[in-house]
Amino acid sequence: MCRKLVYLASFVFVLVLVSNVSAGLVAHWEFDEGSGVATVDSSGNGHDGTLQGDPQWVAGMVGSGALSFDGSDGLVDVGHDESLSMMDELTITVWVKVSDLGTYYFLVCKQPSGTAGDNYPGNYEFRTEANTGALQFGHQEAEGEQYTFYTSETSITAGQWHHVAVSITKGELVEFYIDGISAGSSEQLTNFGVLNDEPVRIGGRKDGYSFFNGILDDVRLYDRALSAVQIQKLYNGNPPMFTIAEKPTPADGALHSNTWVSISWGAGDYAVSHDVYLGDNYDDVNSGAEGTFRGNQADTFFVAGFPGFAFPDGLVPGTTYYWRIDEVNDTELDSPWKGDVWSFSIPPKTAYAPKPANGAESVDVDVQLSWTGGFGAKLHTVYFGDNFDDVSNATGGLPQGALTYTPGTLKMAKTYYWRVDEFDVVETHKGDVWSFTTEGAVAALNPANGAVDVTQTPVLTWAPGSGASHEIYFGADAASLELKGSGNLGSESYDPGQLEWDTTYYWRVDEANNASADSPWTGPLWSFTTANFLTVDDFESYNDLNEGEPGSNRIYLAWIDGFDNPAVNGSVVGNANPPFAEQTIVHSGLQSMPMAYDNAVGKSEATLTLTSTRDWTVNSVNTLTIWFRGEAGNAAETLYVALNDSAVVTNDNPDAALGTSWTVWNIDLMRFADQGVNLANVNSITLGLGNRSNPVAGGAGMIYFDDIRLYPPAP
Ligand SMILES: [Ca+2]
Ligand SMILES: [Ca+2]
Repeated sequence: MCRKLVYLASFVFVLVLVSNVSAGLVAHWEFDEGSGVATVDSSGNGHDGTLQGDPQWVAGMVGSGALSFDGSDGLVDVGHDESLSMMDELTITVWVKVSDLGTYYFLVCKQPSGTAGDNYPGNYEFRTEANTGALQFGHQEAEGEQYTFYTSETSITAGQWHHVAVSITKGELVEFYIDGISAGSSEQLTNFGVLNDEPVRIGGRKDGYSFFNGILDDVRLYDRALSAVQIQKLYNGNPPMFTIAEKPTPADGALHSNTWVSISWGAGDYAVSHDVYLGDNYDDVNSGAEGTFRGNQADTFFVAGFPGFAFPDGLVPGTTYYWRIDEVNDTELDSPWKGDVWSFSIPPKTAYAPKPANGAESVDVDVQLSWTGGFGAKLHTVYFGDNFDDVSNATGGLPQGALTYTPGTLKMAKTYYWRVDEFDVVETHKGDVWSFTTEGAVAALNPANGAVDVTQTPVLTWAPGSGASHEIYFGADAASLELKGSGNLGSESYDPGQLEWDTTYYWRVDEANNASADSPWTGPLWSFTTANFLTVDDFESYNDLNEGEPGSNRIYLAWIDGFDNPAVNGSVVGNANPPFAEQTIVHSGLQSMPMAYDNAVGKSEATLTLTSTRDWTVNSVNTLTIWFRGEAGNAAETLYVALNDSAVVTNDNPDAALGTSWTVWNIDLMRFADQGVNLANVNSITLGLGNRSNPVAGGAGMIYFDDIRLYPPAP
């Protein structure tokens, strides 16, 4: 008894649904009346039309009849109803046979008087284009917005029946179809929506411009965007069926910032109930694997992530969930109708969606970094640098509330790393290390543009631009630079050889790329001026690259200290952590050499073996100058310099190491020559504190050296 009642109830419900077959069909004019001035809307929605002018009843393409128009005055006025003002989706389909292609023919419009460009918000017109026979859809979204026409790629021909259609989803493509196949599509430039109370007219416009000339039949309006398959079925005489669930909420692929969710959907037209599948594995949900089926229900929503519901412990941040709704109607043979697999994702607790994107290139040097905060994050700690390991291992940064970070103007053509740790009040979630590379071009060059006191034997380097190759121009006359050579991407250096002293040179790098019509690109003019002295060491060339990496040049590997020999040498060159060269206390340029000394073992010194600048007789140089400064609290120890590990000269001031401002020490080279040094071929230079020949236990401190130079006699 009970079962029978349930069956009866279902049966009544199904009858109601089936009477409303194809819920998307808003109006349908079959033009089979054969006489009179009225044509019925067979969708059952009551949008009956009235013939104006003198359309003629003729034999139809579909069914018994159709309407013929003579191009002078006829149209069908359907009137206005709110249900004809589609706001999200629209499909218009028409069987059409035009007599000629001499002008525009308006198949279906909902448009006030006026022409394109006038201000008639919300109107549309579906027409054929003059001369070409292409399909066109014209639309103006709102007052003041552009009236935009979208045009099909293929066309109809005069004198033949064609099935034509336009299908639109707000914000997506405008898609055209001719005879059941795609006729091309266009990106939507305006925001779709039909918002006026004008009548829908078939075969003509309100202003009487260009009445239709030919035959129209079987005109349909849908408030849904028909798919290509559905249009093809319609062309073949099978009205589309909307059997599967649609319009998922959250939208397919959406981020959902909560640990619970209420998913909902639009039911298929024939659905009596719904099978719900939900899980965190696409394949499992797609196949309906065990554990993903959540039950059959009448409601079109489903809650998960609460105790007593699916996923009672809550949805997990950083997880993507998949779901599927199968529409069920046991009276239909092909039920259930399997739905698409949709997904939504719960954001991770870590920071994500970095801007610039991880791995981005050609990033502006003044970039502002931003990201999306992790799920529940309240504070963010940013680590930034040009070394992956340093950024990856960094700790103890200052948290901030903002989701942006401005690192200041960066170097060009350089890779930077950054990491954002998210704090959600309970714990800190360490972020991934992201990277980006700044735009390549002109600034990352050496010598810097306008630099002075440049060595007379520089190697010019620059950052690659957008070209595949480059041409180098160089000379002392800015007005007539000589082409010195060319190179491919990856060889961004040029050695001009021995240059004059105290002379300004100019250079330029033109980028070339045969694939580009506007190649080559002339580079900017750069200049530098050579020094009027020789540089022994200005400490600018040292970097922090790992030993063994190309270009690695750590200061403590060039200046050998007592680190490995502490029993006889109390010095340690370089800072304990990068940057190893001193970058705050400098005499000139960007770097100097820090040296800690501890004369408990009697002396502290560091030695540089000379590879270049070994001839200390060039241009009659006769003075070695060394800049140095100490720190407050230093122990007084005698400063000395030695050449070739043998000839020693000491500073006259026994308190030299106590000074806390930069001081220059000038030494006559003859003092070394007198001790047997061949000034034309110097092997090494040693800087130290203490008594080199008779070490005596002493104190400790820190001293800095910079700008070791050789000067000619003053003119
Ligand atoms: Ca017909
Ligand atoms: Ca320096």
